[in-house]
Amino acid sequence: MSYEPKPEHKFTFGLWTVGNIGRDPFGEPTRSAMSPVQLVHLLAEVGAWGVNFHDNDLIPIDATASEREQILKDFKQALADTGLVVPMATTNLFTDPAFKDGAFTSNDPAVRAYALQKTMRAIDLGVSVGAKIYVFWGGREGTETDSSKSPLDAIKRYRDAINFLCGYVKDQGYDLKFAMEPKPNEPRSHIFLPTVGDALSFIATLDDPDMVGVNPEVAHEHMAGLNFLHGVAMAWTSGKLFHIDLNDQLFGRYDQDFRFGSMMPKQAFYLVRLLEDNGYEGSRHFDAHAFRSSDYEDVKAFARGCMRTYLILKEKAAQFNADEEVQSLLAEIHADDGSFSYLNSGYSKSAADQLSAVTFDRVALGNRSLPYERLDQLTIDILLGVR
Ligand code: DIG
Ligand code: MN
Ligand code: MN
Repeated sequence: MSYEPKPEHKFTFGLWTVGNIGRDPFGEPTRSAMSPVQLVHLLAEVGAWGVNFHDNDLIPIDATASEREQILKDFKQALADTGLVVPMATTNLFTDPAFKDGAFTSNDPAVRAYALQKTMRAIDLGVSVGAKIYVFWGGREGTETDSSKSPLDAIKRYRDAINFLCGYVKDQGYDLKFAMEPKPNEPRSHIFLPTVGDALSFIATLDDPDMVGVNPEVAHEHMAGLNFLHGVAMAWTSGKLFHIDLNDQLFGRYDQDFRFGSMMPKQAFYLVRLLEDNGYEGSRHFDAHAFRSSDYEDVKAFARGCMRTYLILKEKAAQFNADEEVQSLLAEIHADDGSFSYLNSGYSKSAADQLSAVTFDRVALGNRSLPYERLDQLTIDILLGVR
């Protein structure tokens, strides 16, 4: 099998990912900045299908109207020249000092209003180049001291903002859905909507919940010590997996945004298997960046590696599904003689009466053989390429 990316794989990167210049809290940039046009061509060179952006990745926050017009013209030309598409857009509501205490959840009503206006304009920009998904990562929506604001007020402000922006999208007639991106902390000490579960419960309280889904990120659930596969499954079964941020991350660290599959390939394998086995149709978006030590040739190797690893794991998932011993063990583990099929259609009086009459051999239930070590070793054999 070729591990070369193709458009049908729907691999995308943000301008801010391959455009990351290596600045970190303890060091100055190690790479010179590339323009959006240069980054589009770099992504085309490595084989990406699409490119995403925050408003200010493309249009500097202090750009004049004529600068904005030229930048947008050049960007659209680069898209035309390369064939790259723009599936997703988002707003930078975290870099400018105006948002130092949050954007939608800020204690200052003028900041909250500015954040709404900035987002409306950024939505217009994203839609103008074809975005169909709009991500909300509230990097500054949080606290260091909970003396500063009530979480009840903050969450209500967040809800009011998303409700307002859903109204704007409907009034504009845009074909656009929102995706909330959870993260537990960093840059704020505590960020609101910290996990997929919080985002899903928040969405359920909105005026237009059907317009809003989630954009889970590997690194962010791992930062909270959570199983990303299970978070994605929760979003999927809720019909809310509108987008996904792929990268990798060691548990209990700062947000590392490493190359996809580079730290926990086994967990990445399960994720790819879930997405591919269940027909996920969205972008495979790599919200990741190269090591600070990389030059741009290594940045390209980083981007190629994200896509290559995804395709290798996609092949491993097919191999796992086709492996006779694996399938035999799974059939044994999931055996069902239909004795309790009367429970499959939910509660009924007759089902409850029938169940009440059953005598269970509890000891036998506890003695059942479960060959999970054998199954897990087969998984390892497949992943290590010895099977
Ligand atoms: C960080 O994980 C966030 C920002 O980069 C952006 O707002 C979002 C888009 O995927 N991810
Ligand atoms: Mn991240
Ligand atoms: Mn992200």
